[in-house]
Amino acid sequence: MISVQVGDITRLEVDAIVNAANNSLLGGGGVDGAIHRAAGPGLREECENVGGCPTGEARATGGHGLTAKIVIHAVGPVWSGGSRGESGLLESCYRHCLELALEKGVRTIAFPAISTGAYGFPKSEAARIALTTMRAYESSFTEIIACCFSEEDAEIYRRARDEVVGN
Ligand code: AR6
Repeated sequence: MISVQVGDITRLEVDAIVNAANNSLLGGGGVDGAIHRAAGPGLREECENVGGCPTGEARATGGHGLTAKIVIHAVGPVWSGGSRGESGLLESCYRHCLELALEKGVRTIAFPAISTGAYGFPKSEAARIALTTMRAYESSFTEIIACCFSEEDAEIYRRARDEVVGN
């Protein structure tokens, strides 16, 4: 099942949450900052040993102080007009997260809207990419949550879901 929810991803009771990280994996603002704050310093220490992550890929760590046992750190593309392969990189990000989650035995997973904050990816297109990729893996999980930070963002996901399902 894929569900669209509004809330703070750090508070969700799921096996794994996805972080919208940067190449260093050493923390930042937005959802990345919230996850590191909620998880505590152990997460940063573990991330230091991972050694970064290329754009379009993901790396897994423990959840430390979070309810979620696993954090999957995904590095989305910075939007620079759409002609630099941003859509393919965003799709690759979601796919890497879901493959990594399967490897780790994750049954329930929550995603933020990767790349749509500081990285400026257009929200509707990002939601279509997220939901299309989630759908391809839907049957392998108990629940995949698209965790939106505002009701407006959730509305964008609901509209995108109608389009994706309609296709
Ligand atoms: N729970 C759920 N969603 C959230 C939360 C939260 N607690 N906080 C923010 N969001 P962004 P990006 C939403 O900027 O665009 C960082 O500095 C937010 O409203 O966090 O991938 C990293 O270190 C937006 O919809 O991630 C990178 O340098 C979404 O999360 C860079 O920002 C993503 O916004 C990554 O930028």
